[in-house]
Amino acid sequence: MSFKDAYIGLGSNLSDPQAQVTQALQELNSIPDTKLVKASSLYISEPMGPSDQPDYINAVAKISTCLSAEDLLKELQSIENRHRRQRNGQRWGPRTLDLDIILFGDEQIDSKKLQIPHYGVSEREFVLIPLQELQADLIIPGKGSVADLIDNLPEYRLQKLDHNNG
Ligand code: ROI
Repeated sequence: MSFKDAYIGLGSNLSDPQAQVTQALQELNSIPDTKLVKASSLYISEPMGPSDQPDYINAVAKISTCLSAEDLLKELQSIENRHRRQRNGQRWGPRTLDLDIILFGDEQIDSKKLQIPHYGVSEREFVLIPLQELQADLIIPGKGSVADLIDNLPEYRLQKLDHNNG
């Protein structure tokens, strides 16, 4: 069995987002042939997309898995479904739980179902900052180092959730 490191982005802005994300982190650990290696802090972030929705809680998890990217995606979708993820049809609208494969080893995948690295990673502070927290020298295949991508962000406003404000 060959294990690969993968990074999963977690986001929620409905139905107690902090609990959704905290619970989902534990659920990553119960995916077959998969272990949670490390989780970033939780962050509060302003919505990207329509602004008439609540702030998000975001985090990134590093996992180690023997699954293929496609099988991992299926497992993540079944966790999302258990969280009663509802889509209201609004593009970039609010959600109870979103799980995205950000990186899968050093693979670059561009299929109908999967784009890895995740297509939005370079612009998304709520992915880049937690990624940097997990591994400061991380390189994103085809896109560059996380540190450079963060330098290139326009001003960002991401707040770490800690015991004082959470
Ligand atoms: N905005 C933030 N801040 N965090 C998210 O996880 C997130 N997820 C999304 C969209 C709607 C694009 N906006 C987001 O899918």
